[in-house]
Amino acid sequence: MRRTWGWCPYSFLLLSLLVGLKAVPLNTGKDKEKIPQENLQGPPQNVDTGLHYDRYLREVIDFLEKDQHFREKLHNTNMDDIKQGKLAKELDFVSHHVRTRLDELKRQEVNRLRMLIKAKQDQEGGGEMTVDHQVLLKQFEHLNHMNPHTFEVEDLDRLIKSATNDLENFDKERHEEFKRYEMMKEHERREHLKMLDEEERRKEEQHYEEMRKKHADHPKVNHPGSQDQLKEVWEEADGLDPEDFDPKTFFSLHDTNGDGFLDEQELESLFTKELEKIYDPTNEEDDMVEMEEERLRMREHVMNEVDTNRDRLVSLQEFLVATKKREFLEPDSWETLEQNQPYTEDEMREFEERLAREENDLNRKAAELQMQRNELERQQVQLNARKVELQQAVEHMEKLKTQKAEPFTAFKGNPDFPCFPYWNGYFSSHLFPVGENPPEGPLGQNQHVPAGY
Ligand SMILES: [Ca+2]
Ligand SMILES: [Ca+2]
Repeated sequence: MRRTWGWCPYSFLLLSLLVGLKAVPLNTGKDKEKIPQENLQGPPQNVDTGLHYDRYLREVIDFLEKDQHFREKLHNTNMDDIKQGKLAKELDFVSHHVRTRLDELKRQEVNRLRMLIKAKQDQEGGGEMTVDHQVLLKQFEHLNHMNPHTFEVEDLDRLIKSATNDLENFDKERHEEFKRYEMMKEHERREHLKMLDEEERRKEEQHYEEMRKKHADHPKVNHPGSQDQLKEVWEEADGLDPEDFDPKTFFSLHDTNGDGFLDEQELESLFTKELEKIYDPTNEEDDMVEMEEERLRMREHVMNEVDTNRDRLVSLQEFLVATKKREFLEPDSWETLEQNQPYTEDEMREFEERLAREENDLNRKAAELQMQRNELERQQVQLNARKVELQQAVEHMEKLKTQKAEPFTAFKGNPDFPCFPYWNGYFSSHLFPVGENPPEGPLGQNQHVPAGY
């Protein structure tokens, strides 16, 4: 993997955009080596922002960092100016070589998005439709789709703004997703209860209450980010003597990538000890999805308290200031997730109404499809019947042709030879639908053998 990030302590791009948001491993690891001091200012490696265009974002910044002019501007531009788009304008001054590489990166990204669109359509069964990729590319805001071949100032501006915006909404979306998960769980429980008789329902409700109480019965959870909480990690996860607790050493120990900051992922892994007090994957009453939501709540809480410059990273300075506060030394108790219902009854009602509407829509569509199917089947039956009639007509024609060649010769020239009502009647009833007259001509009009017989 590449390791070419230049280090710039004021860089919004490196500080804010490259925050690790991946899932956090359960174990903090007792065997972690202490990070040497000289590595504390090293660049972050292999950090994933969690955005779907993470790779493109990282590669663009990677190349821009190689340009001396741009790197200098990055050092000297403050975050607000970067957000306002001032840094993006400096793209006009980067070297031709870097610009060419950025054009290439953009073309690759546009191709990736096109493939994404195609894959999505194949999945939805619309693979044979003609697709206007240009229109569909509009949904991706992190590049300028109107100009798919070159990387311009607007592309960099869009990339910075999209990444900022998407990262800020990341946690919000996770909370919303969790809320929907909880409401669906409750909805399914209520639906299940409706299927039971009174006695079974009573037992089920009783069991549910027991499980709820069992889940809520756990050792005291320390306030996230408090001295008590960190000391417990120090003692139990790091295996160190609580008497030796030292905030600066603690910070170095848990800055696992050695970049001089505690990022969101590093912070979240500090809460594993607390979460294990509440959640055990082998217990029926402990839902591990809820555990991850609790971890997110804890991390957000600590970030709000400690990250004073709001760059989504805790610097050593910020950390040390926080350890002097009253909340660190004498924290309030922490309200765990089960003490906070994630949705209101109104929200639950709305959710269930929406589900019912969606179900009705699906049922209506299914009924329409069934009707269409019945109609197609009816038409198929008619077509089959018509096919059989035509087949019979052809067979009769063949038979008549044979008769024309043999027995009919006996009647040749005999004016008393009876007409062929059979022909006329046969064709009008078999070849022409009811109500339609056969075409004018000897077969339609004459009841007699055509001339020559
Ligand atoms: Ca770090
Ligand atoms: Ca900070």
